[in-house]
Amino acid sequence: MPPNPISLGEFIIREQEKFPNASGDLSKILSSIKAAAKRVNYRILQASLHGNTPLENQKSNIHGENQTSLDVYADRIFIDSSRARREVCALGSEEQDDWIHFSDPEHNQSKYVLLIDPLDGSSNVDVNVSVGTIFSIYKRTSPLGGPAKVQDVLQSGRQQIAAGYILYGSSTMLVMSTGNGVNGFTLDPSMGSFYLSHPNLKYPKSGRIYSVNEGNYEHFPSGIKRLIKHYQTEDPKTNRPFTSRYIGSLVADFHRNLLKGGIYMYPQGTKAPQGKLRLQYECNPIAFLAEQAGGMATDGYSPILDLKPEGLHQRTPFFVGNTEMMEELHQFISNAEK
Ligand code: AHM
Ligand code: MG
Repeated sequence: MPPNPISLGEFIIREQEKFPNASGDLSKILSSIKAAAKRVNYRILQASLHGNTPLENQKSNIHGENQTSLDVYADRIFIDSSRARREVCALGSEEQDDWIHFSDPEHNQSKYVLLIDPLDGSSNVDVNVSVGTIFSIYKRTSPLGGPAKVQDVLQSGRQQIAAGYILYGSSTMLVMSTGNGVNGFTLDPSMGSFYLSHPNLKYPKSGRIYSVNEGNYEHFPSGIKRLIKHYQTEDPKTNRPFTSRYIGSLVADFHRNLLKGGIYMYPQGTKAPQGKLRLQYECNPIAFLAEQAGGMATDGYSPILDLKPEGLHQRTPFFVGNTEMMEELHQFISNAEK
C-alpha cells in the first residue's frame, strides 16, 4: 500500500465528485454498507469463541437451510442500517422469505433498491474459513413518491448501478464497482478503516484454477464432465493439469480466481436442476464485478446479467471466470450438445 493510502470514505466522495449533479444517495448507501460490514466483521472475528450455533428454536430459511446466529445477526445489521437511512425503498435478502418494502412516507421518496446475501457460506464460520457478504444496488423503477413495487427487486442484472462483496478472510476486504472498474479495499484493524489496496482489479488474461464441488460430478451435464477431465489431462503446452481449488464460499472462490485467473462453476445437476446459487443476490452482483474486471459470467449459454428474474430467490447454474477459460467452457458445452 502507498504511504498515504486512500480510505474507502475518501474514494466514495471522489467518485461522487465526478458527477456534479449526483444527489449523494448512492454514496450514503455505500457508506452504510461499509459501516454495517465492520460490525459483522467484528462478530465473525469472535465466532470461534462464541460459536455460530444454529438458533435455539431451530429456524430454517426459505431455502430449507438452517439459519445460524451469525446469519440472523448479519441480516439484521444490513436491514436495520438500510431502514435507518432514507436512500433505500426496498430490500431483498437471502434470509428473508419475501422482499421488504420500507413503507413509511419518507422511504416512498427513496430512489434505490438493495439486494443482499448478508452472510454467504456461513457454515464455513464453524471451521474458521472465509465467508462473505454480497450486495447489489439498483435504481427503483416504480414511480417516486409511492410505495416500492415487486418489480423493483426483480430487475435484470444489467440494470445494476453498483455491486460488491465483503470478504471476511485472512484480511477483511470490500471489493466493489459502480460501473467504472473494480476496486478492492482492505480493512486496517488498527485504524478501523478500509483503504484502497487493489485499484482497478482485472482478471489475468489466462488462468489455470478451476473451482467446483466435484462431489456432484455424477450429476453434471456431459460438457462440464468433459471439461473437468480436460483440466485434469496432462498437456505441457497449455500447462495442464490445472489446479483444483474449492473453498465452498463463493466470495472467497471468486476473489481468488479474480486475482489469479480461474473459473468457478456451480452447474445444474439432477440433484439441483437449476444449480444452487441465487440469481438476484449471489450471481448478478458477482457477474457485474466479473464483467467490470474483464471476465465473463453465464449460465452456460447466456450472460447472467441478461437473465430475466421471475422470483427473488430464483436459482441459476453459474459459471464465472476469466474470458479465455469461459470461452473454452462454452465450447465444451456446445460440443457436447452437437
Ligand atoms: P449459502 O448461500 O447457503 O451460504 O450457499 C452458497 C454457498 C456458496 O458460497 C458456495 O460456493 C456454495 O454454496 C457451496 O455449495 P456446496 O456445498 O453445494 O458446494
Ligand atoms: Mg448465499
